[in-house]
Amino acid sequence: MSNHFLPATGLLASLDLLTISQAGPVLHLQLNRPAKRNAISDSLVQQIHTAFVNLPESVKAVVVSGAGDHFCAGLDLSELVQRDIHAAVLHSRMWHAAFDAIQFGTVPVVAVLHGAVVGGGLELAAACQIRVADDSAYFGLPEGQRGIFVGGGGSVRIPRLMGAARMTDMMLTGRVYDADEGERAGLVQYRVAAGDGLAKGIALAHKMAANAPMTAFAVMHALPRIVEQSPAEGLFTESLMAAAASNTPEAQDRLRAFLDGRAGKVVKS
Ligand code: 1HE
Repeated sequence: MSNHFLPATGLLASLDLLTISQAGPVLHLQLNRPAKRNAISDSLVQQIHTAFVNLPESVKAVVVSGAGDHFCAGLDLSELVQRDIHAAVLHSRMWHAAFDAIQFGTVPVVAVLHGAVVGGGLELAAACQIRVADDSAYFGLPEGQRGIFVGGGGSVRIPRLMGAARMTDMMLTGRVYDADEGERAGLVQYRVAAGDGLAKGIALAHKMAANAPMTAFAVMHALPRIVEQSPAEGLFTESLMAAAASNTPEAQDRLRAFLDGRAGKVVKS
């Protein structure tokens, strides 16, 4: 497992609000606007979109993190003030396109969360498949206090992680969850000590990068759709997906390797 990250080249290197590097199959995309707490401006959301639709083929998993003391302060509020209704709806749709490119992209993504994970920052994290939070992380939806609403997919994704009642509370009362509360509420799957998030995220990304590509596809693209289907439709979709996944050469090789005693067993962690 290589952890020697080399700077990206070409198009990815030209995205000036991101610092992108790669170690073997793992790409690290860091939001790089620390002076503004990685607030997401139009340029930043466009660069995130560009990066995710232009991942090199050698990339099999991505880690997203934030430079400085915070993951992300959400929407760049300095750009909000002058938008009319039409521009605002297009702006929100631009965020949806960018975050859909993460959730329904080609490879799984781990968000490494520290400091403020608020507003659009939490929406970005919610579009990733895995979330790791260190001790410093805290979660808020200050849209309520700012007189606005979520617009980056938060109302679709966040209730599916923590339930609509908790999200309603965060938006109406300004409640902020600390890292432990966020874990208990379902916002994050992993909790680590301060400063350990990136190492954990990279280790998880390497594990995910080693999966059969069709398994990654099924988990990223079929599972969220099955969850939204009726049980009867879901079971049918599951059967189709299972049949497709198990008939790939990669699956056949892996099954044979286990039966020949060449593959790892399931071990207690
Ligand atoms: C910003 C932003 C921002 C910081 N837009 N400029 N998000 C919020 O309502 C969160 C607003 N931000 C904060 O509550 C705090 O900045 C933090 C808790 C994230 C960090 O605090 P701190 O003390 O480390 O930094 P700071 O001194 O508040 O901010 C440093 C600079 O970043 C400062 O600019 P400066 O030019 O005076 O140095 C801040 O103005 C700037 N900054 N956050 C613009 N968000 C698709 S819809 C999504 C809707 C939302 O995301 S709403 C939630 C918006």
